Amino acid sequence: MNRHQNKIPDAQNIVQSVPNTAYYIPNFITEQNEQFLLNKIYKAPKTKWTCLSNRRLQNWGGIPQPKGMLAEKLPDWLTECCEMIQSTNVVNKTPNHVLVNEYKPGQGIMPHKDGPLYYPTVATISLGSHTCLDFYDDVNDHGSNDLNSR
Ligand SMILES: O=C(O)CCC(=O)C(=O)O
Repeated sequence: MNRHQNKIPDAQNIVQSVPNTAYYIPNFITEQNEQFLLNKIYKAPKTKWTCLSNRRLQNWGGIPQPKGMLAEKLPDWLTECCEMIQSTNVVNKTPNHVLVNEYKPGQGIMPHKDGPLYYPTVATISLGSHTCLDFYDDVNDHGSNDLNSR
């Protein structure tokens, strides 16, 4: 994979309508990189998939457990991609876990808060299609949002 030159934060990666800790990097990977990753994902054994009601997923680098991550080494085909994420400067460590979510047209994931294992930084790479990611404000104890901008 090509080394990524795009260091963030950079003015062109700041999305005005979301918290200023979120960045968007268009064309983060090349079409060739994208195809490489898709081939690896779809060549994985069927047993690697966990099927949920509205999507299926693969865990690489370990399985998240309530008490922490049961860590495993990431496969070589993912390490380069993780290094590209690190080279953006937004993380100070190379990602140690990759969750591959497959969404068929019309599928998605319900609004949720990721647990502590995903703190402090999460990076998302979309393959095979564009995607839509909505950010919501926390719902307070009274069941309403303090802020309504997204
Ligand atoms: O697929 C995504 O981009 C979001 C995934 C996610 O938040 C999750 O799996 O908990």
